[in-house]
Amino acid sequence: MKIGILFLLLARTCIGDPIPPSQECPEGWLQNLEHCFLFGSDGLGSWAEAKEYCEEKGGFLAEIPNEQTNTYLADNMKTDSKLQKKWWWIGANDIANEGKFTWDNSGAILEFNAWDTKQPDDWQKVGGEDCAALYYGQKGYYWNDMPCSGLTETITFSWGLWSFLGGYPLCQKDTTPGIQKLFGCTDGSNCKVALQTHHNKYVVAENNGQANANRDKLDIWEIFSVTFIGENKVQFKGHHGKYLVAENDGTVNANRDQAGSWETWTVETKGIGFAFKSVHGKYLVAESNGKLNANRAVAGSWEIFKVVHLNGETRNGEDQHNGQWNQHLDKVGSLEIFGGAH
Ligand SMILES: [Ca+2]
Ligand SMILES: [Ca+2]
Repeated sequence: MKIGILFLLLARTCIGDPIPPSQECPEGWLQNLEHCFLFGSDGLGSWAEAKEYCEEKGGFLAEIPNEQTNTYLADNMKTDSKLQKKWWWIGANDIANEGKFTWDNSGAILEFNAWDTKQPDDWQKVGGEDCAALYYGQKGYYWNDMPCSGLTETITFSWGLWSFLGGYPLCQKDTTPGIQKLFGCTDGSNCKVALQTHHNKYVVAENNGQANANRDKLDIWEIFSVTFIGENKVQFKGHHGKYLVAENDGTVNANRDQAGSWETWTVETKGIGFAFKSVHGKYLVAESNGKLNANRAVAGSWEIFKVVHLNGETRNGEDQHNGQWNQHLDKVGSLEIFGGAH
């Protein structure tokens, strides 16, 4: 019998729950670590137009914080002739404070730059220059400050004609860490967590199929295997292999063999923790009397849970009492508590 139980436990652990794809950039964007870049297709324009273009795409004008990112962009321009001999607006500008370049989106002062020699020069012959752009041409790759408006008139110099019609947008957006990462779980791992309530109790999946929020101690019945659905949805499977379900009447049970929409919770990060919204549009709540419901319209403090991630091995121990095998949590590698803030 003991072997049978062990086999069941192992089987449950080994049959992997589906793992969502890692956080990827939208189609058409280049991916560099957690950053996505888009060399915009829209034509020459002002820095402000480029900024608007990026914002319409859900991003911002690119920020280049270090050599690694800069090299990545330069390498892309080097290998793609379509990106060459064009000015690409980035977020760096000194519009607000001449000579003090900051990044438009973050507001941060430039800690890294790749200015061409003698740049930025705020060239007065073209009315000053406050907006940074990238260029890849005959002498390679560099940054320069350029007239933000573009469309400068053609100016005749002793060495020839000069004009600047504007730049193209180089946009950025960053992938958000998936819920999986926020829970402390890594790709491919069997993610096990406990939910700690506002009242410092743990959510428990009872053997009889009920779910409560009244346990002081973290043990085997308070541990759930998490299945991640897409970017922000989870399902919780209790120790007994039953899923946590939000019933239509606002109660919560832990008695479903299969997970469908009622067993799927949308995760919202809430500063110090996470809120879990049911398919019925109600939040999971840990009541002060130890009950667990899913009947709140708004997520306040009682609707916020901390996720306790169990790192490393968790072994299921077994003791025999009165002829029955009782399982208990033998060992937890380490515990880490995750809140929503990151
Ligand atoms: Ca300037
Ligand atoms: Ca310049």
